[in-house]
Formats: sequence, structure tokens, C-alpha cells
Amino acid sequence: MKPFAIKQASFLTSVGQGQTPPAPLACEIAVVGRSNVGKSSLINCVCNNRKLAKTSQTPGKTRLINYFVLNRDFYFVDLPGYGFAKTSKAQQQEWGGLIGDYLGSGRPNHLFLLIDIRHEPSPEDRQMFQWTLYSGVPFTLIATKADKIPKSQRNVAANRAAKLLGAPPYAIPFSAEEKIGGEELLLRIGQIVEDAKANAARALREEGATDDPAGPADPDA
Ligand SMILES: Nc1nc2c(ncn2[C@@H]2O[C@H](COP(=O)(O)OP(=O)(O)OP(=O)(O)O)[C@@H](O)[C@H]2O)c(=O)[nH]1
Ligand SMILES: [Mg+2]
Repeated sequence: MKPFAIKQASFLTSVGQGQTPPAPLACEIAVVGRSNVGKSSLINCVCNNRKLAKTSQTPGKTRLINYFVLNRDFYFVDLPGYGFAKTSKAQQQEWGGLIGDYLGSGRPNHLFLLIDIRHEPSPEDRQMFQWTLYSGVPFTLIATKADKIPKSQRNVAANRAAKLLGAPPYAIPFSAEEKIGGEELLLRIGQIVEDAKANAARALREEGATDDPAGPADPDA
């Protein structure tokens, strides 16, 4: 398989609750996880552009759904994080509404669910995982900040984090800081985009086949 490369990446728009999202593209991959887990850093790392998505040590920086266009072909979506301290009830409700609507919108082809490789999943991580399962959107678990633990323990720790979440025991160990796991992630993205295109083409063919009320032409007529 040809290695998949990100040749172009640009910010398109931010969308809040009740606002109209941009017209769909061939594929949409959304990044979700606790505030400060490294969502924006992962996007920047994959796109090889440190300034693309705003990163911050202040949790809760990303409050809107941010759309990035990659290879002029598909979306990478930075979702607002959950679980930071000092969140009001109203903010939590706003977040829940935004994410719930997004997951049920039919837009995302795939979710990258991020968990910190060092910590047990939080109650919010577990809830997010349940929402993910409920949404039916395929997902990949990614264990971030892998640079924080010794190399020999990374795979075990990543898989353990997935297992603790109640998921199949596999997560990609990733570090934006040391570019660990970048190639595996790119391969994954390539597969997801290819699958989304193949599914869309199949759906179009099927639609075409059922559109003609007379059915297929009779060659003997
Ligand atoms: N050591 C290490 N630090 C990281 C890594 N990824 C992100 N960080 C740091 O973690 C902090 C949060 O990173 P962000 O990418 O802004 O996190 P986020 O998930 O987008 O956070 P919100 O937008 O608040 O939801 C920043 O200080 C980053 O520098 C990593 O792989 N390794
Ligand atoms: Mg962010």
C-alpha cells in the first residue's frame, strides 16, 4: 500500500451549536477526548504544522467544532474537550448538546478517541466511550503523551488504557512531542478516507440501480 501523506492542511471554520456546518467532503474524521489530552497537538503533528490548531496549557481552549481541510479532500475535525475543572452546569450542557448533535449528525466517518496513556480513564472518558458506541461511528483509540513513559512500557500502557475503558484492548501509542505513532496514524487515516470513498461510490451505484422504475433495459426488446 502506498504511504499516505498529508500534502495540504488549512483551517476552514468554527461551528457552534445551532450553526450550519460546512458542506460535507469525501470523508470526515473527528478527534475527541478530555480537555488537555492533546487533540489539537495531534492534529498539528499529523499535518506537520505547529500553528494550525491552537494548543494551550489552559484546559478548555477549544470550545467550538473546528473544521480543517486536508489534501483539499477530507475534513479533520477538532471537537471541544470535556472534563476540565471550573465547568459550569450550563457549559457542560452546551458541550453535551454540541457533541451529541455532532455524533448523531451522520457526518463523522470515524472518531479518534484520545486517552492519556498515563492515567486511568476518567468517568467522562467512560461516558464518551459509551456515547461513541451508541453513535455507531467507527473509532480508533489513541493513547497520547506516550513520551511521558519509558519506551518499553508504551504498548502495554496504551492497551491497558483501552481495556480499562471497556474497549477491545488496543490503542495506538502516540506523542505529538516526539512524533511517536505518527506513521501508524497516517496509515489509519489513509484507510479511513479510502473506505469512506468506496462506501460513497457503492451507495451512489445502488441509488442509481434503484432510481430507474423500469429496471434494467431488456437487451432483447
Ligand atoms: N509531553 C507531551 N505533551 C503534550 C503532547 N500533546 C499535547 N501536549 C501538551 O498538552 C497540553 C494540551 O494540548 P492540546 O493539544 O492543546 O490539548 P487539547 O486536547 O486540544 O485541549 P482542549 O483544546 O483544551 O480540549 C499542551 O501543553 C501540549 O503541549 C504530547 O504528545 N506529549
Ligand atoms: Mg484543543
